[in-house]
Amino acid sequence: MATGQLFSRNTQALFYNYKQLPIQRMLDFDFLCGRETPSVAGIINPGAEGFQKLFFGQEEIAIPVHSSIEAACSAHPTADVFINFASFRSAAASSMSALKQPTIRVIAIIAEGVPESDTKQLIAYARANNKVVIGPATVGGIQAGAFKIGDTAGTIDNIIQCKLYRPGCVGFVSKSGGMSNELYNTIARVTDGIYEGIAIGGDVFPGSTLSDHILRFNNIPQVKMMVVLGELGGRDEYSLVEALKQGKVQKPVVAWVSGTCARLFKSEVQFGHAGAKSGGELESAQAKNQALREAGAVVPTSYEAFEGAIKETFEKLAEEGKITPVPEVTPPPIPEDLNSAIKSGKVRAPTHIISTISDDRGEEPCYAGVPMSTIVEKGFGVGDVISLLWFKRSLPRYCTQFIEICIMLCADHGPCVSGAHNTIVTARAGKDLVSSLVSGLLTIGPRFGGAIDDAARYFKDAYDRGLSPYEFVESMKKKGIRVPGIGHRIKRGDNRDKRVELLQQYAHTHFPSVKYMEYAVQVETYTLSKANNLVLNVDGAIGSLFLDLLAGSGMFSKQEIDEIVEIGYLNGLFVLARSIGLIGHTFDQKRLKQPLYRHPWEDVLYTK
Ligand code: Q5B
Repeated sequence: MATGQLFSRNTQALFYNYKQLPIQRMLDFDFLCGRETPSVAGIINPGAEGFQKLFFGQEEIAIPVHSSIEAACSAHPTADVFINFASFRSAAASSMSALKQPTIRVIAIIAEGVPESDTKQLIAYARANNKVVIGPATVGGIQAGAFKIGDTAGTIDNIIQCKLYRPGCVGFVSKSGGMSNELYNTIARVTDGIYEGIAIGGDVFPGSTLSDHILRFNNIPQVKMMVVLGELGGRDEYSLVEALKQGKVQKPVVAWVSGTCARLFKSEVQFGHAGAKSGGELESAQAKNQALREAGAVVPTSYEAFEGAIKETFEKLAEEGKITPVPEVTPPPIPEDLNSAIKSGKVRAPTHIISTISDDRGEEPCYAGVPMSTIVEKGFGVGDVISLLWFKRSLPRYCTQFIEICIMLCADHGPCVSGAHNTIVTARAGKDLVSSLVSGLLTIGPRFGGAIDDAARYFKDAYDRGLSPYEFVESMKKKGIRVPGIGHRIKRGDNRDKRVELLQQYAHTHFPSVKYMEYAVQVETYTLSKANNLVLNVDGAIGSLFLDLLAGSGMFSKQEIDEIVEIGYLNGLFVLARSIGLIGHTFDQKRLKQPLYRHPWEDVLYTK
């Protein structure tokens, strides 16, 4: 790299803190410039490792993510620029760590508000070790056609408009990042464009100064003229004045110090930057402009005349034959991101998922169109939420209360049932909550708790076809199918399931009709005549009563009822309810610090 040159087309950076947009913008710039290698070699995301997928042109590339600055530097020894997107709280410490890495040569610190004492230490360390700091409080900088720091120069459209995808002959340095965009535009309009542009940042103590960069530009043969945009406050511009006076700068410098309007205010004015404060006379824009003019810089009489001064200086150099015309190139088009193309209506893309029950895109999530705040304000319960998310409608209170009663009654049935047993064994094997819960849930099926849907299907079919309980049960027997919803391991004709009674009582009081439940009771009367354990169980009670809810509430069409029964919504009630108990059993075992379960030999029949 030539003396003074900070970057080249091969420069690679390490990017501190994962910020998708500025990294993607750097890679898009690379592609625009025809770089062969991406300018971001690695990302440092403290505490995280792996890869981040980003686009390099049309291709997706995986950029390595490192958990520490040291790891990143040793993995990418040729990446010599450190772009620090840390917050103002951690920017100084991370910058100092980076400066201490032998591979790092240039650091850009983006954060605003870094304590001045910390910045001074960074500056001292960088100077002593021959390293360059750009910032803090900077957008960064750019070498046209070669390398760009983060968000410098804004969008791709702006970069193309400012012709930053290929080098011109102007070295530009400013304090302000925002104004540097403005000047990239101006310079592109009236010259052959930027060779390199740096925003040193608006802090009182910038890591590198206006004159540091001007002196550097002076040594870069491709830079033929320099443009400086200073601002009121501080004395940075005077070191440039000194350099000009001492003849250290041989190329033309066009300069303007903004903030001349400060004199219109009666009191001291603080502009946007920490350093842009109208202090004493020497720090005024007028005094600095005058000093620069006297030292030999081309200084216009107003900001409006700045563009004209740049133009004249460039044209003079061209006339003198000091500028080699830059061959125009057409940059390749950057593929537009699908999201922005969709937003602007340029393309349409098929979706891959349809969802009709909830939406989290607005200000607040909605369940079937009902906003969360309404759910809370109106005192909705779990039954109402189930009614919205499963049935996509607000059911009457007696229905949602019935759902809640089902959930409460089925939440648990002791430690001996299949589900709880599995959960207990799993928890005692040291497994986590989800594994313990799921191992219990997996037992729910045709014999245990998962007979509600089949009970509803068979009772509905038999009732709707007008089968007598005798015809129904016997036809099932002929097919070799146990009647779902009938039978229990513990409950008997003379020891009925209290849960079934409670559900029946509720339905008798609140439901307009209980025809399916009454049919189920008739079936039970018949099965009890065969064996004392063939009671209507909790699955059969819920299955038949839910048919009554669907048919009697007037909220569902016949087709919708058929669909609900066909799809099988109702086992969901048992799954949901029993999850409560299974979670409780997991906590219980963990709380009791129960050891690994081993089934006793005495309880196993070993046979051949
Ligand atoms: N037989 C539940 O059987 C059970 C018959 C039948 C015709 C029937 C059985 C069954 C249908 C599925 C069902 C939900 C496996 C149950 C639940 C949640 C729970 C659990 C808890 C909780 C029990 C003896 C004789 C045999 C059989 C005949 C039995 N059921 N005939 N239709 N439905 N029901 N499940 O006691 O001639 O001797 O061969 O599959 O609705 O899971 O608390 O524990 O909250 O956790 O083992 O309440 O009924 O009877 O198999 O020895 O059979 O009766 O054909 O006749 P058992 P088995 P045969 S609620």
